[in-house]
Amino acid sequence: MTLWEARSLPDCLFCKIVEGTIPARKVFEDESVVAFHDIQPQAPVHLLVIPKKHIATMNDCEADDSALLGHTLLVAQRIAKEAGLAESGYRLVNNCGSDAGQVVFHLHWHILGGEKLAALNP
Ligand code: D5M
Repeated sequence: MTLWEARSLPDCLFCKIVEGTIPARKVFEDESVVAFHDIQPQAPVHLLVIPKKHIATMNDCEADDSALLGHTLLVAQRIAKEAGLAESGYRLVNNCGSDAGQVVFHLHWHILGGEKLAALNP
């Protein structure tokens, strides 16, 4: 059974990337996950990893999504390794909701690396 239940939202930017109606520089795709370059990179390497299933935020994940979430994170690990970040390190970020600065309401993780990132608690 696929981890992606076809529940795309017509007005969701990332659902459109999943469907291919908006272009993206994809670096990975399988039956349930897509990864692509962020259009406004905040680091030398800035990739986004998303489940194909439309889930708006971390708050909207349910127990049934646990396999999909685990798979998405393992894809993030694989992509970070393929981008050459495994040794130097990288940051995996999910912004959940408006106070965190989430602007695209389709669950995604940022992979940031390729330079020494600013400390979260300087
Ligand atoms: O991050 C949403 C991210 O999505 C932000 O870093 C820009 C990126 N973005 C927006 N539109 C596109 C397209 N079309 N391609 C690639 N990346 C895109 P958030 O965590 O919601 O603040």
